[in-house]
Amino acid sequence: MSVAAIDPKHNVQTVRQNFYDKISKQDMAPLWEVLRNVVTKEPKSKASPKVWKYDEIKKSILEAGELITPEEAERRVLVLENPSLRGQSRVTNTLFAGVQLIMPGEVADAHKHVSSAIRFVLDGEGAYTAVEGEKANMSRGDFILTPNWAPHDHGNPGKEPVLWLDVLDMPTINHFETSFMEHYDEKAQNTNRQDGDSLDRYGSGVLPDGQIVETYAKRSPVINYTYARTRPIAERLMKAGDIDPRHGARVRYSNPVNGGHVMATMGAYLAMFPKGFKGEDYRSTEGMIFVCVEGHGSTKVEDKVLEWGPNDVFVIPPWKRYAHTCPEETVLFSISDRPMQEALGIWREGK
Ligand code: 1HN
Repeated sequence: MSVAAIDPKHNVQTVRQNFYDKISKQDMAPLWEVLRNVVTKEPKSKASPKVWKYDEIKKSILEAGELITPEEAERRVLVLENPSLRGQSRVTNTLFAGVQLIMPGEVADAHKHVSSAIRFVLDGEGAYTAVEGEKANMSRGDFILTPNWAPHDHGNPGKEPVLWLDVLDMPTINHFETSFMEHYDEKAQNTNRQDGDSLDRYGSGVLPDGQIVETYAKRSPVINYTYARTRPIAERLMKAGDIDPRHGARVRYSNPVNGGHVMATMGAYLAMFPKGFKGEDYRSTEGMIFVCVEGHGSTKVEDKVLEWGPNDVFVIPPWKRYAHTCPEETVLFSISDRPMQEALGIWREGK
């Protein structure tokens, strides 16, 4: 062996490592050692595709209903944890998903936080969410918005357990380290606007005659987007043959003030698929959370196949190639982080 090979001064690897160790004490590191991992050629999501079966979700959350009250829990929610991101309370890198149960007679106290939520109703009748003074009735297939910093509480004066899917931008808020939360002294907020008030005011082809554009630039003024109103529109598209080869007959829920997404951080869609639909491959940089509302089918994601039926929830991480197949007429609701990506100019799609 030559002297140079054992002399650290002449061994490039050792000399470099000594240098890295030295600068490490000064909280510095060489970019060239990690560059390919931090600036990848393509998105490499750490999340995995996964389907949660509704019968398992329901059985477990009803069991939780016997174990803990909403007073103790604040919110009785089972987190849908992405199997590759366990312990991080997230379904994709940017979004939280969970299933909430409220039993007859229960209330979940008023609070507000920076995280925005979309609550998609899965099961049961008779519960409500009150948002900024409007009490929104919750029926299957509806979703309720609780925008950033909007006071909200839930109650179930009905006779059945009510279950819904909560999707929040909380992991993103925590990424920015901008979380605030406040509780209210009173359990439920005073409701001074009846159910459907915001939809009637803002979602009927007229708008209050005044300066509302700025107020509602980043969130829709409509609190409750009902299935009864939206499903027939998707069906009309489908019957007219207005069917995207990847997404089916799909509508995007919109802010009636500016046509944008319902919120700045999360967007929602409803898609109807005709019997025998075989979708083309698609991928985009948004993380998608789907709920099967009607029918059943399967989604091929890269080399995995997710089989789903009514109320099953499934997740497709960013830039995973997927295609839906529907042996019968099917309806899928979906939520994604696309508005954030569009706002930053980083959203992409491909085949
Ligand atoms: C929350 O406040 C609710 O208000 C539901 O019902 C789920 C998940 C994470 C953080 C806050 C609610 C939540 C949440």
